[in-house]
Amino acid sequence: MYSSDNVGRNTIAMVLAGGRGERLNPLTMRRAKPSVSFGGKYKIIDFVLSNLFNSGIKKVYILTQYRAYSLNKHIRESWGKWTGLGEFYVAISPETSSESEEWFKGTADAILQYLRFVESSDADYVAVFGGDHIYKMDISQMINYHRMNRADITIAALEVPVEEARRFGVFSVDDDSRVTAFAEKPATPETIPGRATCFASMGNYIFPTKKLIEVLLEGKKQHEDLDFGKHVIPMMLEKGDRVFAYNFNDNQIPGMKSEERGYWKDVGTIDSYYEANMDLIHVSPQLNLYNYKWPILTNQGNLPPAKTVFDDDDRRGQNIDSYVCAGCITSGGTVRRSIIGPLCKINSFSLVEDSILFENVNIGRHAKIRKTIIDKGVVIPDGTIIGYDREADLRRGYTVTESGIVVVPRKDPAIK
Ligand code: ADQ
Ligand code: ADP
Repeated sequence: MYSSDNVGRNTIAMVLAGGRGERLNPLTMRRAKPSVSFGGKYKIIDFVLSNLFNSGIKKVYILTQYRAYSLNKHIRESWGKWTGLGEFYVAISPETSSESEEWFKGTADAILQYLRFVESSDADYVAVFGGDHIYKMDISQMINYHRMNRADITIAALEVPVEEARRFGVFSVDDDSRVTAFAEKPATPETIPGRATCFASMGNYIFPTKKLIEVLLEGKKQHEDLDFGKHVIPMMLEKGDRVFAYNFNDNQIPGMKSEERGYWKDVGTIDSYYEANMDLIHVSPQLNLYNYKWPILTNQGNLPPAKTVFDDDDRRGQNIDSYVCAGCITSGGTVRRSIIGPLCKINSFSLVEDSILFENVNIGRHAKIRKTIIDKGVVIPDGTIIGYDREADLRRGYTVTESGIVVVPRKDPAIK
């Protein structure tokens, strides 16, 4: 077996972190989807970066594009400190690239534009991973599987209900898990024989370095907007390349509980993003952040602990069934089933329930907040009620989903 040390030395990773994440608006109006806050103290990209880091892969290029400021800042401030000698994380962004003014046109095109990093590396394998999913995965197991199969590409896969499959790359496999057919976001997805589920691509791939270079250069001749799902995988299948699926359900991380097996969330919409956050605070969470054998890394700076205080009116500040991050003060207010980001203040007589607060949100006295996501730095005035009256929330310019989740956007200094 290949140990994770060898995997680390022999693999470089390219993380695709340029996605707009339009369906997460207004949270992605000023930041890329991988840079959206998650679980109070993390950003979405911390999950894939932690998976790579914990799997021993420490040479990682992060390909940014859309609204990369927040992401670049986060990578620099948080991930700089996890890097050791000779190992590094680099955020590369066409916004700041002097060599190319051209924006990436597709996921494979993004790698092509930085092919020199791949060509100059002496790694045997390249892991091309998406930057916007919530999951824990030991990637070295996928690389071992890839080696055993002598595959030309291995695609991480999971079973999804057929109704959800239209959002994904869907494929069929033979008895050896070799992919026999692939369709990107098909209107009528092929189900697994005898089941109501389909094999879906997680958008994570392992390639032998030489093969990746070969297929990208070849693909470029045919498609200007070269994309893995739309072009590269179908092209490889047509050529008879060895395309394999790696079943994510087979992945084991140290200290994993059975309910965590196969947990992977796309968080592509406000509703799925909200649910994935709420998944964290259940008594037996499907995603357990308290497993120190597979830490999810980030950085929250040098903040003081979260504090609850009796206020002057003798009201008890309380946090119940919630995540409350460092630097928060719950003073006479009540927080229930919520995720409270760093540096928030929950004032007297206020009630925050089933909600997600980003960093530095201030909840005024007597405010009542329910099923609401509040972006960074928002000040909620005294007495405000959000999440109880859909029409009133819409009138105030908030986003309200079909299922009734409200999003209060960050205040834009351009709009007075
Ligand atoms: P999508 O998620 O729809 O499907 P895409 O929007 O291309 O694919 O995004 C893939 C990843 O690349 C995301 O992490 C995104 O942030 C990033 N990205 C997109 N364009 C980029 C660019 N030009 N530069 C840098 N990063 C970019 C893909 C696969 C499907 C698979 C799903 C799983 O094509 O087959 O099922 O992912 O979510
Ligand atoms: P994040 O909120 O993701 O932690 P930042 O605070 O660094 O990230 O900012 C994200 C984006 O929001 C950047 O593009 C920045 O220019 C923009 N921005 C910063 N301050 C404000 C503000 N007060 N209102 C709206 N946008 C802002």
